[in-house]
Amino acid sequence: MAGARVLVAGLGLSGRASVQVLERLEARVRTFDDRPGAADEHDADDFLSRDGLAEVDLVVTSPGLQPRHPLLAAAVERGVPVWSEVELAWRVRVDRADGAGPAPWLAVTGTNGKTTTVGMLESILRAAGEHAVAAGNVGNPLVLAATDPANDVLAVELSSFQLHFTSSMAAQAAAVLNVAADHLDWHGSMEAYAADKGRVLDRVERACVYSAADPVTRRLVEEADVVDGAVAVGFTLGVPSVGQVGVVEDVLVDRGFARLRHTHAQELATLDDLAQLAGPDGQVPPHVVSNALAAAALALAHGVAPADVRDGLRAFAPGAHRIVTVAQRGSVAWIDDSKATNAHAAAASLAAFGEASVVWIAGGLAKGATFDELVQQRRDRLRAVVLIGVDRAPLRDALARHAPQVPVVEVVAGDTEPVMTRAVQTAERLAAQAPAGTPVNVLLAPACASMDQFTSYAERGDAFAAAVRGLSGQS
Ligand code: UMA
Repeated sequence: MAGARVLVAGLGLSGRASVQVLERLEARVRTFDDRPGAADEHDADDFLSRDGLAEVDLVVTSPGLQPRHPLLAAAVERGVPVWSEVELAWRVRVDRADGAGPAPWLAVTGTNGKTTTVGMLESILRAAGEHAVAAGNVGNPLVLAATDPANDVLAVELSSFQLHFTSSMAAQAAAVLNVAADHLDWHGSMEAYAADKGRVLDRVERACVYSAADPVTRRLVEEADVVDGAVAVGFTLGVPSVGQVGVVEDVLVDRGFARLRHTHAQELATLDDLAQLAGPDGQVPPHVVSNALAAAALALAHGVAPADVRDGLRAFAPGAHRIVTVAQRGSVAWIDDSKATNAHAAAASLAAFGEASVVWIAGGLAKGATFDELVQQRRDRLRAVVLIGVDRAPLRDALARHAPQVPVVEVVAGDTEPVMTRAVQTAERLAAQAPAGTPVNVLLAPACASMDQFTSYAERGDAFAAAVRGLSGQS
């Protein structure tokens, strides 16, 4: 990379990490971001009309830029290579500290369940004594993880966006969990979306993991161009046949990798080992069991012992809905802390953010609580408040008493629009009122229980994340 003229497109998490690594490698880095107010080149037409690509050897792009973005389309047309941050990470990955060559990648894609699966995988690998990190779409830029010699193995979450401009990655093992319609605006069609997901399987060395219940994932495995000897392993919630991992009564078992798989199923873990992930009904939801099976399959392909699968699944702590950044759009971060179901948790959550930086989505079932202390303690963090839920009066009154200068907008569900969609749209409008470039955190930390409008805090958090994904992102 030394001396290469590289244009990094998009200056979010991936872009900034790419710049950091490229500068370390002594590339000549320029940046591009067309968010209004961005400090760098901010108009593709302007950049292109000045023939900006003439002096570029390589474009490293962020997942947020669609392939038909004028800059990328022009680069492709002109024959300038376009790499995703994932491709860059693969190409510049470093040897492990012990000199054993680069850390292998165990990759996960799919429409749903990716983050849980890589979290489980990371936990299993750590139970096996490896220095493993979850990286990629989970929020930890891959280019940083891949250039850290301390890492023995990477549990890589990849979105279809990240896979689009990825062409040489060769995972040790990879899984496609499921494929449902999503991101069709970005990809243009369901076929293009599935094809980009399928790229995760190309050049796989040891195992391609698919869902036995999802024919699209199976087809992607059949079509993948893998290294000779790589196996296909399905995961199923039923009793597995040879070549699958699955469930027998309440036991997760392996018939994909075990030496005696033609005659025996090898025990990996029981549903009790996933008890911490049980829903309100005490049952471990089926999609969680599927995620655990996929994580186990990838870990087994890597060479982890069954007992470590069990220990890792047992130790896995769900991180979802606990101050998780679900999106960063320009200077606005969208943060799910749906787990903040009382005033204490919300106070801790608000404390994590800068002065006047928070558009706070709050409210729900107050369970008889009052919020005066919370608002007094944390009013300096608030830029605006969006109130949802049945018990809005105690919050509204506390805000009026202790933070009268903070705008408060109350939101109810529409005939066809769920309350969270409206809350998120309102928050987007309020966030857009901040001066350009000012960091704003839209924080779902409701200080209340969720059950007035949702089945659980998890469902509320998921609704928040889905509504954020549904935003046009224009403001
Ligand atoms: N930008 C432009 N022009 C555009 C679009 C974006 O200039 O047309 C600029 C924006 O102004 C901004 C930057 O690009 O400055 C944002 O880049 P980005 O949207 O690519 O986001 P990053 O901050 O780099 O974060 C990305 C992933 N974001 C997306 O895929 C949209 C993060 O996944 C990921 O955690 C991070 O890299 C680290 O790998 C988020 C996500 O929403 C969580 N993923 C989607 C999902 O899970 O459904 C795919």
